Amino acid sequence: MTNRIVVVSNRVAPVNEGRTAAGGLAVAVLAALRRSGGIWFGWSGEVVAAPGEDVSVTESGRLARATVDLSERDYEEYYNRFANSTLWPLFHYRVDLVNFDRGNYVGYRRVNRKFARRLAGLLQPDDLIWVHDYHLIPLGQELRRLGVRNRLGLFLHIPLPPRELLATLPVHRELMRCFSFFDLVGFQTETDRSHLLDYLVREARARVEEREGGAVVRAYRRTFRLESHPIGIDTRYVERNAAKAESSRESERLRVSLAGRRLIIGVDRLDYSKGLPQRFDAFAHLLRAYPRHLNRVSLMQIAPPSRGAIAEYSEIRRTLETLAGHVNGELADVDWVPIRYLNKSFGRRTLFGFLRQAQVGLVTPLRDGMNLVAMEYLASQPPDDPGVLVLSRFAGAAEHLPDALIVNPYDVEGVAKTIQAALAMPVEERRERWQRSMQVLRSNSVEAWFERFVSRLSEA
Ligand code: GDG
Repeated sequence: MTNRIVVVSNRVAPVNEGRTAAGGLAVAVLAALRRSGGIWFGWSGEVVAAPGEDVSVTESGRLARATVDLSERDYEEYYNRFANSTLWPLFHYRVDLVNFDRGNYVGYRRVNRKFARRLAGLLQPDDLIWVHDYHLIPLGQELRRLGVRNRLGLFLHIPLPPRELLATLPVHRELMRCFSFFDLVGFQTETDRSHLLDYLVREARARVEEREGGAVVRAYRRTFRLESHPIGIDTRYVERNAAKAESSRESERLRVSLAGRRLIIGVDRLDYSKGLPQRFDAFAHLLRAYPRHLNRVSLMQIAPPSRGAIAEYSEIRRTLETLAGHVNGELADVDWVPIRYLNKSFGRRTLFGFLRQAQVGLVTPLRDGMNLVAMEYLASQPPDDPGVLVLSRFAGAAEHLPDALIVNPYDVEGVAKTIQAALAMPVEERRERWQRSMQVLRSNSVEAWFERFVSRLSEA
């Protein structure tokens, strides 16, 4: 008999959402939970004046969606402040942007405790509990405090920085100890895993035994495993839908508007970790250094706003508006705008159709756990005439996709040169690189990732 799986994440995707709207991860989690039976537990997305003690449970077949509301204060201290203004910048190596305040840390711990109390009431003894991401690092400890003895796993979707950066966090000792309450901790890359190992060895005198598949760590009087389990995408779904979207109305509008010009595309949540100012600079540099591209190539950057309540996010938005305005003011022509900057989101299929039309996919984050857009760009390409992925070495995806053109996003001239190389690459080389990259994506779909983590957790 397979165990029931309980997935815990900050937000829970609506169960009835169609494949078009839901992201790849949500679809994979829902499909797997439907198969094994299970619960998806987390925040409803609602902020209310006085949240009750209740968990709202909606069942659909063998799957239950269990959610709790947050108070205004919880939302601010846990979500906006400690998770997204302290941990997010710190874990993306942006110590300069970290806002630390003990009160927010207390709020973060309080919400984790609330989550634990409410979740504990839903658990059965054999459930496998899989917690996701930086919002919920203390959840393992809180569940153990309540006497929960189930297998507990954590997957960190974002990077984990080196020890010396972690040590800048005033509560690093308490926070890092939280990892030890899980049986299995998963990372996107070997680099992230090695950073936690180094921290634990140097700061907590951990004993480490490297075994096949990962490390067994003894620290804080506990034994737990650290493994790297890179996430994937639903490759077949993206391939199929990108091909279908070729004839959609939106794709046609884009094609007509380009009038034979070439397209470079970027798709990112509007976030300072994604390297967008440097990307705009690199594109402007390309146009100045290789003027033959003037009125021949456009960059379309899709950047739906996110976390608007946080000052750094409104600031990056303003920076980009100014920058796009400058570049376009300087270089545009009566019938051509170099940067098409879109602050809005599109349906997934429409997006895949856009990715398919671009000769270059520009994925240049300053730091990224994995970056699914890099993979979606590849899977959207027409096999006989695929485009080229230009990928930051600081995205986790670079560890798995050596056939992309790997760049340093801080090197504006270097990125411009690499875009030039991508635009000039002969079709044979493009096909070879694309085929090798697709083999990687096909052998590690998001379903395979899910199954692998769950199976490692059940053995942990
Ligand atoms: C975190 C980690 C890690 C984007 N714009 C639209 C849209 N998207 C979709 C993309 C992609 C997803 O959102 C973004 O995923 P990323 O991986 O690129 O980045 P994060 O949101 O920062 O995700 C990251 C990931 O978790 C998974 O572990 O890879 O490193 O930071 O699927 O296509 N979707 C729609 N409209 C848009 O305008 N529908």
